[in-house]
Amino acid sequence: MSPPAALVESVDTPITTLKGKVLATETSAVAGNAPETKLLDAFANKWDDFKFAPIRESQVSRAMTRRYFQDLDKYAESDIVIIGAGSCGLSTAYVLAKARPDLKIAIIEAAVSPGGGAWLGGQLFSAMVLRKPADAFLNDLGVPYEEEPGNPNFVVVRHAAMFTSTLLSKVVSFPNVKLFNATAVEDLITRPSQSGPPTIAGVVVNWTLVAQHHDDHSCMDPNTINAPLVISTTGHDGPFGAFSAKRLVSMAAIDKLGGMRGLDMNRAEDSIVKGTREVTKGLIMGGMELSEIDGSNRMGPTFGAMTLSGVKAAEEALKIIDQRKRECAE
Ligand code: AHZ
Repeated sequence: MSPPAALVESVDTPITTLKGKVLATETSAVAGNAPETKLLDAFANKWDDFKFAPIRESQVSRAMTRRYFQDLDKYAESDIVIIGAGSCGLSTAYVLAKARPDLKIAIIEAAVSPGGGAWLGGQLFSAMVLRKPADAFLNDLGVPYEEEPGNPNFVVVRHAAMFTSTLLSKVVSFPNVKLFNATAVEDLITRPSQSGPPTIAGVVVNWTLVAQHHDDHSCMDPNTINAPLVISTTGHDGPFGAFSAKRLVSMAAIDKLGGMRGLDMNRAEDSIVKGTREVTKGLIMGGMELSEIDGSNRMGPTFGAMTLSGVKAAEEALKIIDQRKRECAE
């Protein structure tokens, strides 16, 4: 099933010319219902007369900032926050948003460009390998792939960018998903539980550029997003990776990291998919971040487990989200 086509919320702000004449409302213009729908053929051999429609610079500022601040307001209370827009986080968002269009899903991605390590295969080569049965995810998404001659066990997407751009474009097109990129999760919001470790109740965020400068600039306080369920897919340990896994240790919610083990494709992929779960109340973990908690192997450049860990993370979330929302409301 494809995401719904009508993507624009109703903002009936008039778009005016410099002289103040109302041309259209933003709703009609952005949704593609503008009075005249131009096709590229209309430009052919007419470049001498070509001219863009006039604009005032502040209109650009307002068009961007109004939407962003509306989103900040709307998603300050989210149903689910996904940390990290790599192959696992995006796969999770795709399945979740499709299954439950009523859930408000915020994705927080530290990098400017979402996609994590999924723009290339291994060692910067273009092709992306997915072991079967992860071809089912590609079929659902509509990404073309090739069978490997003489080997029925895996499929190959000709360029990893085909996978990631398709997945990303579908995810950001869902009306119930907002991707906040260039934004880092700096901490987790917690609530005491009756026994055991605290319950996770949201995330603490900041612009990534700010998060990277806490050592040389003082007092740059963060912002917050409340959510009854957080899904962490921040990848294995690195400058930003394994964020929630490491934070769970430092807040004594778990004793220690298992530590990602050496590369073993066969063991790694099964164990990441099967192990995708709620690791502490309110926090589901998936993808390579999980290897740091469970001490499982890495798989290197095969991406089937990232997609199916995303499918399992979404399934785990769907089992508990309504209960967590009720608990949160009480
Ligand atoms: O920028 C990170 C990346 O896009 C983002 N991220 C990490 N920490 C964050 C934070 N706040 C916001 N604190 C954060 N965003 O999370 C994304 C993780 O993507 P990834 O591609 O690194 O992880 P993945 O688990 O989705 O995919 C792993 C792919 C790998 S690694 C590997 C190996 O090393 O063997 N093999 C595979 C298939």
